[in-house]
Amino acid sequence: MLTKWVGLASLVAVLGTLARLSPYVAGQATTSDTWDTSEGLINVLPDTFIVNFEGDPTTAQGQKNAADFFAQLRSLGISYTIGFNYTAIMNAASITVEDKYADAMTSLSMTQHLWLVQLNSEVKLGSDSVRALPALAPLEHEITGVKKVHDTLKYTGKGIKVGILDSGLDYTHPAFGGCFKTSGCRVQYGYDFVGDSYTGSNAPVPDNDPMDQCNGHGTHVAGTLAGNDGNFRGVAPDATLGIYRVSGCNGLTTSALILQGLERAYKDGMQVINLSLGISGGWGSWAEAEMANLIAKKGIVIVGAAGNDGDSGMFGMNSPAVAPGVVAVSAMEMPKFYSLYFNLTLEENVPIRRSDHQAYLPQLSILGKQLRPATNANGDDFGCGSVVDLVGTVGLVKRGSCSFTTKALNLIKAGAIGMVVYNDVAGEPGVLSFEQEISIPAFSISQADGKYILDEIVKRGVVRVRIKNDLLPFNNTKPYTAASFTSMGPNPEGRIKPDISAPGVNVYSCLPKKMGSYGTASGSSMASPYVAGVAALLIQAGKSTTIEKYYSALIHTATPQMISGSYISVAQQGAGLVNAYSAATSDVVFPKRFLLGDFWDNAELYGTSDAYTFSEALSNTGKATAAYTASFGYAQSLTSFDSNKQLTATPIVGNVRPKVTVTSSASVTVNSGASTTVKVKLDHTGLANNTFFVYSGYVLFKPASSYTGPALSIPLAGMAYESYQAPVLPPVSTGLPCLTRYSEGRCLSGTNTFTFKDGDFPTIVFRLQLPLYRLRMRVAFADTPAKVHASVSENHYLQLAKNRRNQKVNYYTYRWDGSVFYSDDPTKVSPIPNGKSYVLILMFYITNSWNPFVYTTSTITVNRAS
Ligand SMILES: *[C@@H]1O[C@H](CO)[C@@H](O)[C@H](O)[C@H]1NC(C)=O
Ligand SMILES: *[C@@H]1O[C@H](CO)[C@@H](O)[C@H](O)[C@H]1NC(C)=O
Ligand SMILES: *[C@@H]1O[C@H](CO)[C@@H](O)[C@H](O)[C@H]1NC(C)=O
Ligand SMILES: *[C@@H]1O[C@H](CO)[C@@H](O)[C@H](O)[C@H]1NC(C)=O
Ligand SMILES: *[C@@H]1O[C@H](CO)[C@@H](O)[C@H](O)[C@H]1NC(C)=O
Ligand SMILES: [Ca+2]
Repeated sequence: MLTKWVGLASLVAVLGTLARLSPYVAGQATTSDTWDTSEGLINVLPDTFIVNFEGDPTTAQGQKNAADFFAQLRSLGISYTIGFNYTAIMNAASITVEDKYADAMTSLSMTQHLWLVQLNSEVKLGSDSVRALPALAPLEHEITGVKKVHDTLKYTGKGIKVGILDSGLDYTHPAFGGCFKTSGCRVQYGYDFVGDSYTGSNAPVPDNDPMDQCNGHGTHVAGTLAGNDGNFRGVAPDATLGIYRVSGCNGLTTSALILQGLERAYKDGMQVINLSLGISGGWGSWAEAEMANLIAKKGIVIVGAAGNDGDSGMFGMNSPAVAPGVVAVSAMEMPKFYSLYFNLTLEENVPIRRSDHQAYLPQLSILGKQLRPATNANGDDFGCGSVVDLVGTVGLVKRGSCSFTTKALNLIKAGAIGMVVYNDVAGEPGVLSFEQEISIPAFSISQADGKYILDEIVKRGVVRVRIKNDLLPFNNTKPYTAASFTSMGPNPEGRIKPDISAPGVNVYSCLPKKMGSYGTASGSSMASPYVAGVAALLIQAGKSTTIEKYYSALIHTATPQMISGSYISVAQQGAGLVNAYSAATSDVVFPKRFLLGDFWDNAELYGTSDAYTFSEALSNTGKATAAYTASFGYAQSLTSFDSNKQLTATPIVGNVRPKVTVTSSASVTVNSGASTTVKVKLDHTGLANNTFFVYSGYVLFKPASSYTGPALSIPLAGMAYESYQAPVLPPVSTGLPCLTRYSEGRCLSGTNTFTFKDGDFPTIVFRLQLPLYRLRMRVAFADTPAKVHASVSENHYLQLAKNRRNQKVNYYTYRWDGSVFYSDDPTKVSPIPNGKSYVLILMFYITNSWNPFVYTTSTITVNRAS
């Protein structure tokens, strides 16, 4: 059974398994490395699958295929339980069957696909989210053209049905009309597929009411998309909502539930579906991605978050955002954002940006109190020993030298009513955390603000502060950059992802009333509903009739952003920042998306020796003649691999790129009602192909002075290397892959005997630095390792997610229970013969090519007790 570990340190601690992980030192590939092989933080549910049957589920033949499949299992003596039948769009079922029969199921003629069932990344508000705030107007709508669409075009999403798959919604919130499904309610559709207590691994308890008062993520998302209380207005403030609750309070869901939610949203007639959830490191061919593709083919706009795995390298899109039929949205920094602050009351109020330890302080009110440095006998202000009298004042301390807890306890002892910590390094205010509850509010501010305040204190003797739980807009120091956390593309199949960017850092929106009603949060989940809202506006504008044209309008009118003189990589920002007004008013569209860089459909694009020419048709549905100047703008080339071919936390920026030229005339004219073709040539000659750079850029169409339409651009991206050579496995120096004993987890060498009983099973540990197309496992006799004897798995470990970067807790384990089958009949699963010595051979295929990376274990002697 294949088990993927997710790297949530806190979860590990909760389950108490941390102690069993020995310290792991990269570069010391020794047999003393120990891995936790037990089941636990599983990201692939064991013994659970989604089977996709041949044929349309609405036809008799399709239904017969499904029934025949189960009849076959019964006749082979394979026992199974059906979880859910999918019959509206995709002909599929979720089932529980022993893992060793996977290849048997794959080999049946009615099987189109067999998918593993994945657990999602948590749908949860980040720990840096801020809550309990007044109702304010969003700051982004002017920049993104949404305000102009509301004010001048008067589109607000009225009459458009938008479905949200998320953690549910507090529809009693004033921004959602306070009611559910009754006449005149904002929320007219919805269902709860899970219930509050659903954890991702227990049985869901569905009900009719998608109310969420415990998680908050879905309410924040719904607010951005469609909230409206008069003051706070989302992107499509009059849209009709369908709320499909697929995660409980803890925020976990599975592929199987996402499929149910999508099916229901489709049946309810939703016109836009927003997926705030996702499964990390996904493939465009996973179950929920396929379902999303099928729904998009019916003309429904599906928008999904790119994911928040930016520190785990490129090729890290969430599924289903990874699917070609879904618009994948990444998070971008805006020029301004709301932040908590306090006022220093000098001649006038000087707002000082702060971040809080306690995110929920609705009653906070410290008005006109003195802010006094907590100096000690040595004259320093670290607050680490006993400090000056602070009775009735707020103490100011410098970060460092001792823990925040020690500082706070010392300040409390001195009578302080609050603590402000200023950073000891440049940058944003830091994050405070405490080992125990502390009884006074604690705030952190930047180093620069700390120095400024100390200077004012020297000048004036006494300074006072006003501190409440409220917000002011602050300038961002890195506007229009890709959020550091946002997941990077391309997708594993080599297609351009993400598609577009939207505001996603410190986004202000709604929260359940019990959680404070309003608050800020960061994530690509906050960016995705923004674009879903824009899609609702475009549908109301009657912008188009086909999904391709909607996607073209969204994507090709976005504004690519620059950094250090180049465009930000398409792998980070997609087409750039969404612009609702340009999307709603542009008359020129590209009927299809540019699919450059798709190594499945366009294998010839890869490699380093050729030149290719692409053409793209622009068509003009407007009355005026459209005229542009066309050019190409390079974006930064990025790689996630260092010179040891090991994954890096931040991508390395380089200059590896092909020569790209717009070969047709630079002046492009498209007459009313006509179309014209633009040609782009890409020359890979002389590219260094062993550094794994992804290059990208934009074909830019700048409107001529005679034309009032918006600027357009087509993103383009590709790999400057042969994809099958990419380092899907980490360097050997990391010690992986390795063979362990299930009960011990220690890496083994030499010959080892296994009884295949009570935890005495051979267990392989491996890490994937990139998404893997296929894993095959075979067995050979130890004395003839080149000659395959039997198979363990051929065709069902397909499209595995890559692991996140953290070495210690992110890897796969495979426990071999000794079952094999022979090439003539995968349905005959039997135990490997006893008393002999074998090696297990793992073949890692990064593409569907013939060139796997091969790992052969040391010798496994099978010694089952009779
Ligand atoms: C699912 O469909 C199969 C036939 O394809 C049927 O035998 C089974 O009863 C159905 N199960 C559920 C839970 O609807
Ligand atoms: C929209 O989808 C994104 C991710 O796909 C998610 O993070 C966000 O919560 C969703 N928003 C809504 C309103 O469902
Ligand atoms: C801080 O000062 C600003 C600007 O004068 C003002 O708008 C805001 O209400 C003040 N906040 C507090 C808590 O006094
Ligand atoms: C914030 O930026 C605006 C313009 O972008 C500028 O006018 C203003 O002075 C800035 N405010 C601060 C506090 O830096
Ligand atoms: C890419 O580089 C590898 C060596 O790093 C070489 O073997 C291969 O032939 C190159 N491919 C092309 C198409 O040049
Ligand atoms: Ca419920």
